[in-house]
Amino acid sequence: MNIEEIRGGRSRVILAIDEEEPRKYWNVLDAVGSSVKAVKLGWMAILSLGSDGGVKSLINGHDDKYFIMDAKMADVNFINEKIARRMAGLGFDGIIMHGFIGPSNAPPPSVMDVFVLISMTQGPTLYDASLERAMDYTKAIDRRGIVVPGNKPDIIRKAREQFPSDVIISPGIGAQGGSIGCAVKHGADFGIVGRSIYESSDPVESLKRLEREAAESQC
Ligand code: BMP
Repeated sequence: MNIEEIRGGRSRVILAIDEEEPRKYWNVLDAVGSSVKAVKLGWMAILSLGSDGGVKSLINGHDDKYFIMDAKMADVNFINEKIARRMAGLGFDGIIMHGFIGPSNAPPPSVMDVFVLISMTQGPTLYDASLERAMDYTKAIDRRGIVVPGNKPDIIRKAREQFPSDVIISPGIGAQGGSIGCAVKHGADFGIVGRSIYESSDPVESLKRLEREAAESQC
């Protein structure tokens, strides 16, 4: 799957799943079916499902979707490259790294799409103290896109001004207070949504509502 193709389509939700129980990953993906085009998994998925057996078969079983590994990489370059290669082997299409580690520590973009986190939904963090510097570091990284807080529309707007062609993916929607319509209005390509879908009594209806709000693009 190719993220640029998905960006050209109508779906604006990237489903995040951070569950404890392995079967819940399958259940929510079964429920939403082909309406979800991209999925973000992280360390909870690796811990809950296991890497080679579990995560790999989940990804293989849903080969119509684009999978991002939220590794939040913050190690040195040769380790990050090894991790990215292993994640690509599991079937992931993209990986998230922390922007503060700079271009020399980024994994090579030939391995998979790289998304750079430049600010967080919860904090304050050091990113807030130096957003401009974080953006400068990020510009020097060979990347597909950036991760920008969906519950901080002003930061999305600034990021879109500075990164006109990046794929902007924004967590913090719903459970953390962000509105997907507002995030899209300010320049996000996708809202990353976890609990508001996978903990919902009706994940399909929640997904539809989020897609409607994204299409309306209102604050
Ligand atoms: P939820 O929609 O349940 O709040 O989940 C948000 C997801 O986005 C989680 O997977 C979390 O790791 C991720 N995330 C975040 O919440 N804030 C950030 O700044 C960066 C993230 O990747």
